[in-house]
Amino acid sequence: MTSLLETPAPAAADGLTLRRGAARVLLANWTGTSTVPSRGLYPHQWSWDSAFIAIGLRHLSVRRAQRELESLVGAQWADGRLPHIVFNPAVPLDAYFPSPDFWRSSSAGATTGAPAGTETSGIVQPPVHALSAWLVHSADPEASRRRGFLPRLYGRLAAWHDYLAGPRDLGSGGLAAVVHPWEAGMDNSPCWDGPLQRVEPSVPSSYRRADLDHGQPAERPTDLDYGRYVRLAGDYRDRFYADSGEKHAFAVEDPCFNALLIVSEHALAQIATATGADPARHERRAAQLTDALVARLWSPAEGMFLCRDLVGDELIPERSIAGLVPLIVPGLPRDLVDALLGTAAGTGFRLGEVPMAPSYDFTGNAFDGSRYWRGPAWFNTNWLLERGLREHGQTREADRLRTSMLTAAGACDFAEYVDPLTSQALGTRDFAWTAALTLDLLAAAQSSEVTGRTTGPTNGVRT
Ligand code: 9WN
Repeated sequence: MTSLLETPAPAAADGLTLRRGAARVLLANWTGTSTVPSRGLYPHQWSWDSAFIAIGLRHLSVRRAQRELESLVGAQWADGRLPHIVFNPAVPLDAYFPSPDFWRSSSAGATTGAPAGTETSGIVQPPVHALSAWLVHSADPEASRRRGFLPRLYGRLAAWHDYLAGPRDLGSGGLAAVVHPWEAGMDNSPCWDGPLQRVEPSVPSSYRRADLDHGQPAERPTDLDYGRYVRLAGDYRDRFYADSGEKHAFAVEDPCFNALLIVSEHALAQIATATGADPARHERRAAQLTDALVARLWSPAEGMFLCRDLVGDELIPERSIAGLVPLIVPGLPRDLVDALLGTAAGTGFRLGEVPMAPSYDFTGNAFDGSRYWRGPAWFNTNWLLERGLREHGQTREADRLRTSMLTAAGACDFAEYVDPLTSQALGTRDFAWTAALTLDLLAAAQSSEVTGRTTGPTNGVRT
């Protein structure tokens, strides 16, 4: 495995140290077929983690990055869903909760199309996968063509998007809905506080939280939150993971989730073209999703996107980073881009002033700078903002954010998240997507030094 550490010399010595450190994390977290987010806290394969991880892995080993995505789509359900966790059967059941015997995918999910030979969860996570597949392909198109990487993935990724745009359009407004906070990837965001009020928590004695074996309680979701997560997941399982014809206690349209679907749909158009398929339906869907995103989730009063609660059919008045992520969507109306940039730089998120944007509005009532998705800064959402800034020509701001993310990553042992004011490490360390996205930012920084190419509008899938 030493070959992965034998990398071209970066421009500066500290870049080399950072690259070596990030590579070491990805090597240590590699299981043979995929990468765990963290050896202790998250010992299985997670869906959007793998997509971000492959984006960084492509700079170390394109082959390994391909396998990361292939192993995930190998666990796809027949209805098209990509599960949020693919369980490693070698890991003891009590290492993570909810474990395979909670989800029971191969039995409870059988009628919905869960695979028989692999245990997975039954919920999903944000669709970063087609974007990731395109970026992995672009890292070495020749190697990709030799292995038939894109033709093998294309049909599965298209089925994944069809699932989200079809059965998951629970509001019939043209956007994908999430039916559990874990599906949005931002588990305890204050955006869910209102909708979760309606959910009767499961009794604490019915399960054991394994996360507290590894994490500080003050940096993790509360027991009350967990009780509600368990209730929602158990109820979904008991309805055999069916989406249609069911009344969901929690159903939300999330702007980050849908923005990622749009960018991935643009990537799917690129993948279609590269594999000789017709890109038109993907471009059409990307345009429809963009219109729906603006029509259903834009708040002119807040100058950002909000989540829509489908049970109450109203926008949720909480300002989280999810509402700024649509900056990555190409072709957003210019007045919305200007408003988003203003909100990002304003008192709520202080982009350009603090090292990285917080996960939730600094001035919001629920802000907590150390608790998970209620304030800390995360590397994946800031990586998305960095791309969004570049997409809309904000080169100086994007360069600044990239530099401060690299500084924070090096100083925090590739932490899961950091204090948004001080960048002090929080959560688990040696976290895989922090390492992977560090590698990606480093590679981009080096290539812009060489080519001078730093910005410009694209179709959202700049490599
Ligand atoms: C539940 C793995 C995942 C991330 C999520 C993050 C956290 C899981 C948990 O860890 O969620 O899926 O146990 O808290 O919120 O974004 O994918 O890194």
